[in-house]
Amino acid sequence: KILNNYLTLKLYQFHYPFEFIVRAISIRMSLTSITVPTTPFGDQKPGTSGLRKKVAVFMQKHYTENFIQSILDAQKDKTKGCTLIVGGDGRYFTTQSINIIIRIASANAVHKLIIGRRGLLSTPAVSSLIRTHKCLGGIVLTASHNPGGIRNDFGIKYNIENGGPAPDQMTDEIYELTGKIKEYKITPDLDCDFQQPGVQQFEVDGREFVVEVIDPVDDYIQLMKSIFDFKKLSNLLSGTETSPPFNVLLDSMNGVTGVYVKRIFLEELGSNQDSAVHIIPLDNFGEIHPDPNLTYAKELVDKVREDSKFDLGAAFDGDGDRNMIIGKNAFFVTPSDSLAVIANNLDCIPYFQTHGVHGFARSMPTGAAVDRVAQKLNKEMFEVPTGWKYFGNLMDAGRLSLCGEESFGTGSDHIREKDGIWAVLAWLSIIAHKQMSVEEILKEHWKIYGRNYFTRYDYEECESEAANKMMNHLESLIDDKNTVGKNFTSCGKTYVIKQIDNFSYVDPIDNSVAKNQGIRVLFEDGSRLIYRLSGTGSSGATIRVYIDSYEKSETTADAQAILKPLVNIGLEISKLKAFTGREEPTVIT
Ligand code: G16
Repeated sequence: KILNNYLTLKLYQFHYPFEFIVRAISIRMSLTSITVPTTPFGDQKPGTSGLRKKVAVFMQKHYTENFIQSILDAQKDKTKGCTLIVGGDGRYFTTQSINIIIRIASANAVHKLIIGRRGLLSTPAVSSLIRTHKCLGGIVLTASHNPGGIRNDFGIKYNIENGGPAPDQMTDEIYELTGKIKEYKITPDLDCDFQQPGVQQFEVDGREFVVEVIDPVDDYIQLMKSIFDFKKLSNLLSGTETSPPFNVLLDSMNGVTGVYVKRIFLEELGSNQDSAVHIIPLDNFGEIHPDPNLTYAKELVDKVREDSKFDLGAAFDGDGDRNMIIGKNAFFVTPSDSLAVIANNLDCIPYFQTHGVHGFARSMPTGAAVDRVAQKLNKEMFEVPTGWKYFGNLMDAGRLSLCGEESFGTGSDHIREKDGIWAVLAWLSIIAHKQMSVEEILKEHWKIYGRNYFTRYDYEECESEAANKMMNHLESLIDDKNTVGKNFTSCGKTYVIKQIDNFSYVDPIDNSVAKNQGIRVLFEDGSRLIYRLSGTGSSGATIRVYIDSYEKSETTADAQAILKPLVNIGLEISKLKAFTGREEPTVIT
């Protein structure tokens, strides 16, 4: 024990010379776990990406404990002696839930937890750490873009050993276990501080249990440096003798990306100090709804529109996997276009020069702009259901390099999550290489490929029953033999239904099947209307209507004006207003 403590101290001294005095002494306490009887809660079914509920729900006695025990039980014998990453966006209930995870993990023979300082780790950073440390997986504490604070949402998600969100089979199994749980194991007297980096050792039931608290950015910044040309990006952002600085405005919305933006953009790349806002992670996000879109990131949009000094604006969600990009004067880049532009310019990013470019993919509702790039570059193209978990197998099989979703997610095979900071660095790499503005890059792209106009209408917090009735009505149209061939006219434009179905997907790698992934109405001119219910909300139902239309020659018209006829037809087909009583969407992106 003395030797062990001495070596730990030395190692710690080496990594954290200034803090070692406080934290270096490894604590070896002998502790005993207990088994606590419990009963199932019926509502622990993970949604699109983990279990998301109001904080008050997670605070119920045994609620969080049951879910964590079920996650560990789903790993079967692999839990014994394993290492897990733990961290999240720092929202309210993070500290309490990490304490629960530490105590339950230690009692279930987990060997080690690697935890972000103060519980902070972005979702992409968790994915990277799982891969770097070859862990069994990670527990991500976030409800992503949902509001935080005691009255709002919390979430718990499990990521598997490839770094990606647990696939359907595993989340189904976790859910099944939550339905029959009778007890959980816990070490009630284990107190562990995770406010500062350091290694702490405990003895639980005679086994060694280790908690290593790490800086949340160190591993991630190394990864970014291995992907991008930081020298080139620094020249762009801080300017050179011959070119002025390229001014960005980054809005972390008081989510976890603040700590990454500070280190990467302000400290490493030399951006102006006023180029980042809301960079202090707060447990209620300072009352900001951390969803990077035109509605909730309005403050950023207004600032970039009003101040012509800004060349690019970007916003991130609470856990840092989503991003929104706007150019000078708040020129909006749809996530579907963002994906297509990055796909078309991967040669500007060193990572792809060395790793090569395999296929591309998008989620089904995402605008099909990237498909045209794939066709031109002769790359494989995949259309998967909504959810990042569906990209993982393709990446692991070496068939997918870049993917994205309309829900403001973009990423590559550097990890198995979408990655907001990565997306901004990718855009800056393209700008540095092409020496063009965001708007010029988009217009050039549309000139080559034509333009997929895309918009999404969200009707948040509808009555669940009304939303289900609307979906059932749409489902009934699939069986109605009069649907195909039917004409709809609005604002002088006529569309003819070519096909209607409920999207299902067979994973080409493991042949697993995902059914009922959204109603698709496909028109003869290639336009699409898609309807699905959100899988990330915590109360009521959110109806999403996705509208995608391709124009070969038109390149500059306003997307909302171009898509208005299809929107009207979408409302007519679904009878959305009649079912829900909603006149207007809550969010348009
Ligand atoms: C999650 C998933 C995304 C998915 C999104 C869809 O995003 O990670 O892959 O596109 O949900 O959300 P919904 O089901 O509400 O349409 P996040 O950022 O919330 O983790």
